[in-house]
Amino acid sequence: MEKSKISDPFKKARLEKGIGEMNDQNDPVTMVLGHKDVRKCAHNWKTFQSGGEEVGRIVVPSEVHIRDTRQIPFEVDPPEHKGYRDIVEPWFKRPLEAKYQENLSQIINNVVDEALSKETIEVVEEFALKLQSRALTILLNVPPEKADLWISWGTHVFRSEDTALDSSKANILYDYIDAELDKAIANPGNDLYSVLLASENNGTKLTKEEAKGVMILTFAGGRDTVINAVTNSIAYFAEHPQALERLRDEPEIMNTAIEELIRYFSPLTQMGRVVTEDTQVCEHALKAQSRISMCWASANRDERVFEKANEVVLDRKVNPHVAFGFGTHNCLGATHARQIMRILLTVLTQKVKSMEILDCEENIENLDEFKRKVGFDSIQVKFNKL
Ligand code: HEM
Ligand code: EMZ
Repeated sequence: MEKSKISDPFKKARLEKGIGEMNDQNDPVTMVLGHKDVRKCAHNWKTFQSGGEEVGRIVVPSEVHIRDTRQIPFEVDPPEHKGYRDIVEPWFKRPLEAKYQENLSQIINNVVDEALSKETIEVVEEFALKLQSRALTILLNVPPEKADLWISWGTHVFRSEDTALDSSKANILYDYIDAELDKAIANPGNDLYSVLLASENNGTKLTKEEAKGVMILTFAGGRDTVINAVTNSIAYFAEHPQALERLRDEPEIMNTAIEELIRYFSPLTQMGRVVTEDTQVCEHALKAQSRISMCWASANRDERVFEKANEVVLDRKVNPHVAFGFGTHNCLGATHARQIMRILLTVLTQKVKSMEILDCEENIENLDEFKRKVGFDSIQVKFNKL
């Protein structure tokens, strides 16, 4: 069995019923599995809302017990959503700038050089987590040494190894962000904290609580997603050296290859919404106040949309994947994530001849009737120089 393989546990349910059901802390979720239905639900923010009273409920597993701060713009619906989104959008497009990419490239070259200099390396903690945290200093425009503390928090800011949700761990992040915002209030700079505190929504300054909501989302949303994308890429190219070879020979397929890997990995399996009125999906009745989720990972393997859906086709021509979401809340961090992938793959083609997986522990999400591999808890790899 290939270690880099990510299978599709949703196929049968997707084709037979279009939905799946899972219990999550006694707050069940109807999982929408088909590509067309997922897009329809994501589009229909009136019936399937992200805002609403219970902060944290749209996340699966639900974060209602570990979080009171609303994540912005993630847990806000139109029309208010746009006001916030307009504030943050230009900042999150900075990864398109040459200087930003140069800085990212330096970080990525360093972690790859380190991997090549060691006999073997544990890629999740020693490679992907470092890469993700250091890259985040560029996104926030803060000094690089800030990453050291973030690295010490481990791969997910809300979860630890033995508990799905860990409120003491979450509090470390909230207290940290509070303190950083206080510093930015006392002494504004040109980092994301200060930019948020100085910005206005319809003529009113963002409050500290609102800025905190954006910052929590930036730390949490871009963490295990990026770590899984990076780790899964290493595993994939370790087992498919000819794919790395192909990227070396045909750099023009780089962007298509990245979209395809993101589709195949689908680092965020699903995201929920709260149903605002009695309705139905796939002829399945939904009650007002219940929860659905849009299963991006299942939609991305929908055989009605993707030919050879379970294969990585590096030059896939048409690729309407929903790994970064769809519509209103599509991923704000996608520009940053894509640049990380592009630079990582480029540096691999420049410096790495081959990689060998020596040992690994898979990270399997338990979604009741479905078990989905999303990445690795650990993976020991030997990098060989070109
Ligand atoms: C939204 C996936 C990286 C920040 C989303 C959504 C998905 C997603 C599926 C839609 C959620 C919904 O509709 O409710 C991913 C994947 C990533 C990634 C697969 C990496 C490969 C990042 C990064 C950041 C980030 C690096 C920032 C540091 C956000 C934000 C939103 C979002 C702020 C909410 C946007 C809004 O509500 O308007 N992401 N994400 N993401 N993501 Fe990402
Ligand atoms: C939330 C979410 C954002 C949530 C777009 O996704 O990512 C999850 O990893 C976090 O736990 O709080 O930020």
